[in-house]
Amino acid sequence: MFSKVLIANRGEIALRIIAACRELGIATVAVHSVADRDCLHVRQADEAVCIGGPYPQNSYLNITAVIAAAEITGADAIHPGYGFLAENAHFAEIVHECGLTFIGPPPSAIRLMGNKSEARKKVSAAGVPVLPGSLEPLQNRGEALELAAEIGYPVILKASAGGGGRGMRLAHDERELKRAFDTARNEAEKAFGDPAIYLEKYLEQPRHIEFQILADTHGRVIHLGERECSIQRRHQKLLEESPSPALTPEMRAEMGRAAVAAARSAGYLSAGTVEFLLAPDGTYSFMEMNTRIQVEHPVTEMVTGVDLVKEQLLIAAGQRMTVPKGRIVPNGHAIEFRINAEDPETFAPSPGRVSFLALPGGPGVRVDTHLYAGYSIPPYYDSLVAKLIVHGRDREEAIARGRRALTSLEIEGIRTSLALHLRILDDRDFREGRLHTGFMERYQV
Ligand code: MV4
Repeated sequence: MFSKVLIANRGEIALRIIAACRELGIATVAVHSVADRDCLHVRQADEAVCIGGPYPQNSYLNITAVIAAAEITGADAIHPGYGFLAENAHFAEIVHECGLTFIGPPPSAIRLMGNKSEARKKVSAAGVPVLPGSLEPLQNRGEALELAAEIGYPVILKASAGGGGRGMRLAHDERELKRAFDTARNEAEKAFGDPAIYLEKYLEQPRHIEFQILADTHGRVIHLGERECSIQRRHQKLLEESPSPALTPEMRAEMGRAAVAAARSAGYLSAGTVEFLLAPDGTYSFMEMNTRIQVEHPVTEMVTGVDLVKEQLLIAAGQRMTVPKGRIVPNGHAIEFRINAEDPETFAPSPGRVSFLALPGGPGVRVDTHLYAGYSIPPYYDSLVAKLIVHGRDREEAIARGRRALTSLEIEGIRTSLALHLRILDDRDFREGRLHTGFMERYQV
């Protein structure tokens, strides 16, 4: 096992990784920006290194500075968390070239899944269902029009180098597709430095359902069930739950097998997530694979009892994952509420000083946060400040616990998204599990 792990991240996920390391007896190194001197991850890690200025480009995204911090402190592995360098194949390669271990998948798997059209082709060849569309990037407008005529409108153009909702264009007819083709290519070139785009049949009102994967170097690849992530706003997830109210055990087993096949086809290792779109008629299609530990991983931990970050550490050290063999049946129901420091009206970030903080606890409640009373949230980073995760014997109990915990969570001094969650919990469609990716449109300002 590693003696010392450097955590190339900040906020709640840095604390989460420190916690897993500590349980395994591994020493930790925090890196931080000038703006993050007073952060909890800096205080809680065994050592801390300041690696640069407040803007991510100068610190958490500065590969040279991160590697230097690992070399100076004698760390033997780097955990990237999520965001920042987590899905940067080049960074993962450099980590290995410097004789360190990257706690995550092989660079080749990151690179493959980072190219959304390559990923689509690869998993499709492995027998995983994909939506009708192109298996290669589109060469020209004519090719797009021909394909769309064949599969029918509406269609969606996606940037190969995009993902997570960035660089997509919808077209309902030929006229729209002609325009969208040029716009999409230009935008892809500008945003990602790669003009490659591909086309898919556009699915109306799908659910976003993603499967948690673990894969170790001993050839074991398993899934730990799904998370329903349909409650999103501008491609930012607000609330996630497991299991999905839409899946039967049979659908879970089938989609889980497909997710495992997708991961295997990529030569995957570590924790990862296979995203699917689930159509109202019950058919599912591969969307993307995320090659990192995700923000919403705790809902899976709550219903499976598996410590995903601990498993990442074991797997990266070449050990077998410690998940018992056999089918994993979700135990009860978990919901995660993402608490953002943002204006509840405009959703604009609302950094500032936390003057008072009271956190809920009790049965079935988990809070992952880096907040403390007196902490000043800097304006340079993501506005996620806390994750409230609740667990119950069933969905109804989880919802009741969620409401109870949300009402006893007090954060003063900044504006947050807390009240929005209480509204969602009271929504009739939500309570009945009738979810789709357009759900939040009714709450738009
Ligand atoms: C789609 C789609 C419908 N049809 N692809 C958005 C995120 C990116 N990963 C892909 N996305 C979508 N792809 C086809 N062929 C609808 C979306 C989509 C969406 C997906 C998941 C969660 C929220 C969403 C919100 C709008 C659109």
